[in-house]
Amino acid sequence: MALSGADPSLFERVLEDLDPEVSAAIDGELARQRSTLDLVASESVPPRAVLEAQGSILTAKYADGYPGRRDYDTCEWIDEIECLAIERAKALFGADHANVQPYSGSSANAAVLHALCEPGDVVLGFDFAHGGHPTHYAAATFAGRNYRALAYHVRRDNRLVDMDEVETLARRHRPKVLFAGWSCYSRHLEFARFREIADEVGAALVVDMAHFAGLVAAKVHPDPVPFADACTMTVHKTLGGARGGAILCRREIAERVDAAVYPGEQGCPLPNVTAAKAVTFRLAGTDAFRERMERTLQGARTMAEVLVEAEDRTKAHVVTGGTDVHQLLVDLAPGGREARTTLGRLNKIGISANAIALAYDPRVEPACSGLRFGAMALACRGFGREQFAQVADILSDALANGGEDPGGSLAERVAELTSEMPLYRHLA
Ligand code: DSN
Repeated sequence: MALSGADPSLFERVLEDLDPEVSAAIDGELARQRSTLDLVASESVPPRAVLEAQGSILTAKYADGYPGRRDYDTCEWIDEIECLAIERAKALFGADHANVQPYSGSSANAAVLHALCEPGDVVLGFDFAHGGHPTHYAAATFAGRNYRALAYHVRRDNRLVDMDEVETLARRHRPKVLFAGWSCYSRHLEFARFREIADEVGAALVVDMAHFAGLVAAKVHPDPVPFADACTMTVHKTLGGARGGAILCRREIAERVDAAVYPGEQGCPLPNVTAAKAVTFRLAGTDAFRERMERTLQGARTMAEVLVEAEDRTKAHVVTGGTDVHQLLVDLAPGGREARTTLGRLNKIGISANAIALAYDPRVEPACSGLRFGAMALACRGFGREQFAQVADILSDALANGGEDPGGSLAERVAELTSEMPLYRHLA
């Protein structure tokens, strides 16, 4: 269909033809994803249906507000889509209320703080270098700028969250919000204890489950929803779908949370992304999704077991000796290796992951000693125990060599694995 009064070719030509440079870059990224063992713990593989919804014509529509109360008319289809996303999120997690508009996990955290705190109030979160997320407390983020933000840590002896410190800091500073949740941590949190502490000091408990929302949805991880006043999440990590955030909360604070998202922190929602979130929540209720989450956990455990077994050879220590979730942390300090340099070498073999500062890291940023490996993206690709064991063997051989691949044989093994388990078969 030609658009009258406009150059029709502008609206009808395919990307490759209209903008070859962007098109080539997308093709390049597809080729990179296909040929890489993606161990970035926050990445997954969005299904075709999610990509379709997120890339749909819905992107054209303005729809500031909420279903039934928008600042724009003609939003009947957008309302239908947002209601589907909300109802599916509520049903999936057993929550009173869901807001599906946050642009990201960080926006979701900003909105929850906006809803529950006044500027200058105390917020208590988990230190970034110890595994937390900066938007819970760090000076460089809205949390640190707008609130009096404090951090708790992991214990030096067992690298688990120091719940006694959480209790002591909470009693001393009486936060308005107590954050539980992490980006770089591999064990379950004690949600019941967090709740007790929050109750004792009159804080709201916010669980940032950005990383483990998919595990919670599949019921393979302790459920924070009954304990939390609000849960924030991303929809694209273990939930494996649309790029963006969401908030679940108790009905008593629903109005405050909605007002904090819009108009408090954001403008128009992204209806195309809302549609993709609705699709994601639907998929996350299926048996196939649960099977994938179980395989993800098994994959992370398998990699941890192989790497623990190889510690004498690699001089790389699996933090806490294993994992309960989709990721594991590896400490290179015993072998004196720097993580960013090592990761650069792993990249050359065809492995992507994250270099991270660890708790009590002997190195000073930007140097660091930690590597984070996640199983999610490869589980989406179909990897099972056998393939994860092979991935961990490749990692062990590389780490024993400081990340190097002297003979090129590790890169060959990566190439074999990635071509055995192809990605996005429907794309050219
Ligand atoms: N939390 C980051 C990660 O875990 O990769 C993204 O915000």
